[in-house]
Amino acid sequence: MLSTIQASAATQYFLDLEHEFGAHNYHPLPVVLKKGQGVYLWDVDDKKYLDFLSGYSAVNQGHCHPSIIQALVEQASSLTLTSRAFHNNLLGIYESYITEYFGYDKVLPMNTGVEAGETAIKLARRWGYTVKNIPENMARIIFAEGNFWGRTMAAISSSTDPSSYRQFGPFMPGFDVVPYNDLEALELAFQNSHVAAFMVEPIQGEAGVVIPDDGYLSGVRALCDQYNVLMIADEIQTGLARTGKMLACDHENVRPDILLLGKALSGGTLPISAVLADDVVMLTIKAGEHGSTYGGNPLACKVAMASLKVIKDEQLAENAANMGELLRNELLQLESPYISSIRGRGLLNAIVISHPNPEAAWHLCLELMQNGLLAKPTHGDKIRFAPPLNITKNQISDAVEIIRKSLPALDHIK
Ligand code: IF1
Repeated sequence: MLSTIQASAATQYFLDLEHEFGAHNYHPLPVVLKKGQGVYLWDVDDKKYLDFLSGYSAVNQGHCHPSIIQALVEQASSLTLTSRAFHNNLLGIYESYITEYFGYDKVLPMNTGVEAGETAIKLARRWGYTVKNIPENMARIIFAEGNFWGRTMAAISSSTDPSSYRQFGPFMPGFDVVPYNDLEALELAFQNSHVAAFMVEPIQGEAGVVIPDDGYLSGVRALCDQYNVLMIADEIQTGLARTGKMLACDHENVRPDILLLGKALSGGTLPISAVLADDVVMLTIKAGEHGSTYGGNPLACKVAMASLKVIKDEQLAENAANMGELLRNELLQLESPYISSIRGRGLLNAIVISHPNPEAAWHLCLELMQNGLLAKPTHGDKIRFAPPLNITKNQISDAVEIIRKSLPALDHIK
């Protein structure tokens, strides 16, 4: 039973370095990793783990996927960055590939997911002023309660989580928040003719894998059409096969006006994000009005194409759907008194821990770590189970066996 972890000397060495010289803006599990391959990670003592976090869904293709690494290494040896001051021989190829892949007129390449969110807000405001004729500086963007799309000032200005925004004010104006999964509240907000867009995660990841009612996404789509509001789908965590379809919006055949991708767009190798939209939205931003040093760099273009190709070639969406079903069924069969709910779609899953001790989920994650599975709590009592999408039946069974073996540890915390 682990109330305190006794880290090995090798592990403690790295923990101490980080404590001494790094910002204390995270509270990681006390494990120091040095190698990843497929669904497995190894720590500095060569202990092997099943990865059930996947870099927060950035490693959908599995750690160090050979064809993604090959693309990375090959391109890294010839040309990594030209800046957008000049053209290069990969950007256009990539732009054609990804717009065809998702069915949009154009893509605006960025780096991190939050930059994609910021870009979408700028596109929506610009479209609002130049196409919907909203008076200058009056555009409103609507977000859902419980949203999470990053750590920038705009992202935390839309947040309803005090741990994201507390003592970071003043905040970005022009943002409103409505309850998630509530079409009535959304329609009420759309009565304001200054609303330019509604930005929403098809499933809320950080909030603890919150899945809206069937029909919510198509209801959002219909209301956006009715009130001439852009639908921005933040698929940075739910996209790229994670929920058992290429996009989570595909579960309801909904096509957002602006699609945000990130994380697994690079297979967990480097930050690559993308904003996809049709010309009527994308061409409202003119030359010199938006961009970034690394956005669309040739290394990212090559890696992103390899990462997208793996998702299709290895049918990761189908595997995520099947393995997710298996995982939830096997977790259900544990019939643990400590698991009050099991929810998810594809391989984006979470269990809710029910225990008098508010730290129970953390303690369980420490026990899971000792038994060879890495996962981390979100928002206190929820534990996300999101392994790489190429996980096999046997690996799912191994994981559930580790979870079964670890749960009794909760008998011993007060
Ligand atoms: C951290 C959370 C997940 C995201 C969605 C945009 C972004 C994220 C739906 C921004 C990023 C990351 C951020 C990372 C941990 C992780 C996370 F726990 F923070 F909330 F996945 F749930 N949209 N999520 O989930 O993308 O700029 O990070 O590339 O901040 O610790 P980014």
